[in-house]
Amino acid sequence: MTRTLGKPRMGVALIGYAFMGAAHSQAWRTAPHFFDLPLLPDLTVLAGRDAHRVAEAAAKLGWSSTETDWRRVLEHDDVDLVDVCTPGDTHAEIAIAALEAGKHVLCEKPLANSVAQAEAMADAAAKAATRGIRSMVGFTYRRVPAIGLARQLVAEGRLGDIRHVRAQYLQDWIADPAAPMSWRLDKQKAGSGALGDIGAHIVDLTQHITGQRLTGVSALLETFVKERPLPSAAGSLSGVAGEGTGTVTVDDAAVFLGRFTGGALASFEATRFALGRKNAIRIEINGSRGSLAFDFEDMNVLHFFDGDEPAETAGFRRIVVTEPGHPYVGNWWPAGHGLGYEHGFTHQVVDLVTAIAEDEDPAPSFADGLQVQRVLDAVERSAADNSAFTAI
Ligand code: SOE
Repeated sequence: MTRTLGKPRMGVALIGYAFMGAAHSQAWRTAPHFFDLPLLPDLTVLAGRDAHRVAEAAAKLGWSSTETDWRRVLEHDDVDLVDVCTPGDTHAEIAIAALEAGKHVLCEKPLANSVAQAEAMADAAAKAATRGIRSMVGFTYRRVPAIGLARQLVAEGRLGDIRHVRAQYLQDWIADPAAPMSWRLDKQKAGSGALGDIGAHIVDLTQHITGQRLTGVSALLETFVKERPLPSAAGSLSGVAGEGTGTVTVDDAAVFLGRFTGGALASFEATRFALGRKNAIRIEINGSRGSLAFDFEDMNVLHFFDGDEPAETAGFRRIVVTEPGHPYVGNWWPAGHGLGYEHGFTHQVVDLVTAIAEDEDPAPSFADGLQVQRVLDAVERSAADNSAFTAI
């Protein structure tokens, strides 16, 4: 780390520059302007395979230099942290090599494409931590203020014993059978479909809010559209291109039941076919003393029912989570002005940089990412086991 203008600087390298790369770039750029970070992130290197495209992306997203081979990034002495925003099939190789090279790592979710890869990553992270090298998996929605408040309410006992957890992650971007193939529909690259891409978020979120873990699942997976047109090669960042059609090798939708460590019964639904729902993360939790409900499509609001109130006047309270006392909010706008999708990424940078400076392990750790991977794997095994589906 070099020291300039009073504060030590932390060189950051980003691998990948599509949707997630852009979201992470804005977070690295923005965080020090709104939060008093102990280390100042330097957007040092952006890596991507195509020299022309990566140069264009670096200019647009604010990176000082580029590399076309991620391995070269690890040779940069001025890079302290590697941020992995590639498809899942490369997470393990890049993250493990970076940790072994002494770089802190932020890795997009889901942590890997298999439990074996996630185990290797968690092992590498544990070894690196003994040398002060930190790692974090990017479950950014934990950093939405309303989710932070939900977790706080549960931790304070305001919900009592948790009885039900109901979670949905609903999108519709491939509901049209004419929507083209992309790497997200290719098992080799993505590991799984709606399950790992968005189901992983609701597994993490519900465990984070309740402070409990899933103990088992019973699942159904479905691929509704099995062949899709290939996008044209020109301008395709999707990693698949050509003439004709390609085969979808992942799930379009996942539905599963589960049980939490505290005994709560849970239901989960992750789909890219919920026409009209764009990024609806809906979570409802019912406890012995209260309930809460959240929908990301109204992300600055948390609904809370306090069961201790007199029945005559009790009702779901719509809490607008924009008060300075709410998690992260005080660093932004005056009450009522609201935050958006990108703020979760900015808060992720704040928490990661703070943990690194304080020599602490950030959360969610690679071990947490591995545990979510085990849940995804259990869902796939349950769905494959048709005997668990009781015919009528
Ligand atoms: C695509 O479905 C996606 O970008 C996910 O990969 C992200 O994790 C989620 O934030 C939004 O949807």
